[in-house]
Amino acid sequence: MSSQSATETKGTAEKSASQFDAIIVGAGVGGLYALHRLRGMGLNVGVFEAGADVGGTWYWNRYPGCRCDVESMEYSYSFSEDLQQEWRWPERYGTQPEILRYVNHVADRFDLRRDIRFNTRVLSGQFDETSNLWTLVTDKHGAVSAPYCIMATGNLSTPRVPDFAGLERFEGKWYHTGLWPHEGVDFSGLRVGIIGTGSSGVQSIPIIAKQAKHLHVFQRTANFSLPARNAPLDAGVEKRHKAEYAERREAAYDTPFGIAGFPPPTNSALEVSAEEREAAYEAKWAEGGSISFLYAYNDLLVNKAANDTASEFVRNKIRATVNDPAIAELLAPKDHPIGTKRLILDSDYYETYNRDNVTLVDARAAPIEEITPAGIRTRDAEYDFDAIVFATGFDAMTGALLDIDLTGAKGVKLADKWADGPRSNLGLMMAGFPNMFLITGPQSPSVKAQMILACEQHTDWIVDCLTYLQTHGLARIEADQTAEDEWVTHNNEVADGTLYPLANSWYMGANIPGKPRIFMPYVGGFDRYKRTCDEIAAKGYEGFTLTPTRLEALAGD
Ligand code: N01
Repeated sequence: MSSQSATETKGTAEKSASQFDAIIVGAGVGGLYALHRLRGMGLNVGVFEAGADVGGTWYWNRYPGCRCDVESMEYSYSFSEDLQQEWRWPERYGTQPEILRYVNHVADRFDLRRDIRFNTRVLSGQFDETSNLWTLVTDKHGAVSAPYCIMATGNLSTPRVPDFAGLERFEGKWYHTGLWPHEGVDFSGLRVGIIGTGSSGVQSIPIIAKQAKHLHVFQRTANFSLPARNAPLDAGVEKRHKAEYAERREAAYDTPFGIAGFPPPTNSALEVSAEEREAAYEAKWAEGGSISFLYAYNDLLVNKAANDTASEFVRNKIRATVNDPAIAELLAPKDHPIGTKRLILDSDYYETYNRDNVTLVDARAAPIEEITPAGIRTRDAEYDFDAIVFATGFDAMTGALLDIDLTGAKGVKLADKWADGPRSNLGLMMAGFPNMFLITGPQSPSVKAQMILACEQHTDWIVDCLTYLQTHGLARIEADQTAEDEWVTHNNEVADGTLYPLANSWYMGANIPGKPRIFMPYVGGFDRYKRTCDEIAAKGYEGFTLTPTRLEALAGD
């Protein structure tokens, strides 16, 4: 391909350790599949991974209670029928250790590790228009280059500790859920403070509460959470699912979330009686799972009045679960419609506030002002802790890419291009950044779909695209500015037709002070998105400029 064709490089015994046909950044679920597929094209691929092993999000997030909120029979690769038939998930929802074990199994089974350089962070990347090469500078392996660069850097991979004054003076130990020590943490007998009540906080709070002498939970915004109803995986469910695995995966591509088995609702929440609605929500509550709940009616994410009925149902469940009415009211979210922030699945979260050793602190009424040597000081009080847990989230969707100093064609910096929010065509490529592909980039369904299927869909599109370039004697592809602008506009219009922008969520960049407020994932549906991607490819990559060489591209400028 380009300067070195795939066929030339195939079978080459010794290659320079710094020159590849394609570079992949990240060895999480996206990067691993991309490696498998690109290798299958005969390419010499180099993967660079900051962690010491594979797994990405599942490598880093080892906090107690960490578990996927997509069911295990769904949250797995679909590309190998043998793999999906042989793997056995013990529970309805996979725990972090189980999922990491699975990812390691995949890495071994497909012999992926030999092309991955671990403990290596990519610091910068620059595209050279004359050689048509991306050169990435790493902290451990120097500069490496390739004509094609695939950024599998993850959507929730840049943990963020808020800029609290005094953290460096804290005399106890502190942890971020997304950077959890591998050896684990024993909170037995300790006074613990946890900041944050998103998915990471809600999953870890019940477990830490069981260990700690006392746990103070600092909640700034109450979040909606539903019972996961986790349980050992039913043998009958597994057998039925495996018998239909291939068909189910195929069907998943025709669903808005990339998960089959949830028939789209046809009724509005407002066209049925209050009793019927209550019974429907009750059944969903008993069943467990977020898609199922939000699929109770067809307008829960687009009509505020409809959503209010579901939001109030869950608030009433919280009121019925938590003994102290004042605490229940504080835990009952009122500032955003249910589902507009990631809907959390928990095991005994609200029940935990009935424990004597758990105190909820309203960090909205009295914000945290500083970390002291002894603990946390809010506007109203001081708390002493042996340990502080930051469940404070991530610089989502853009953080990992912006952490790399990327310079595209004509010297354009990604930081400048994205100064007012991310811009991409299909979340796959960016104008000004030729031959750089994103796996589940902003403005693709990514976090609003089953992530592994989303990674597979992106990778398959990229592999088809590289094959097309190869067979047509082309070396360079770049998103057109107009097509990108149109896609960003479409992305925003689709989001504006929903209730999502009403929440101060990380989807909106609202969790990071100063981050541009733009709705980042594509919520027009995974099915519609995939059809669009396929149509664009079928039209010879409409909205992208494909050129044989840089010189020809310049001649056409
Ligand atoms: O992070 P978050 P997360 N003072 O951003 C609070 C995925 N995930 O790691 O809402 C006080 O949701 C912040 O408060 P507020 C999943 O997609 C999946 O929990 O900004 N509080 C919020 O409560 C999820 O959505 C799984 O007011 C401060 C919390 O910290 C995503 O990752 C499990 C603060 C951050 O919540 C992120 O979840 C875990 C401050 N200065 C994660 N700054 C599953 O699959 C922040 N906060 C189940």
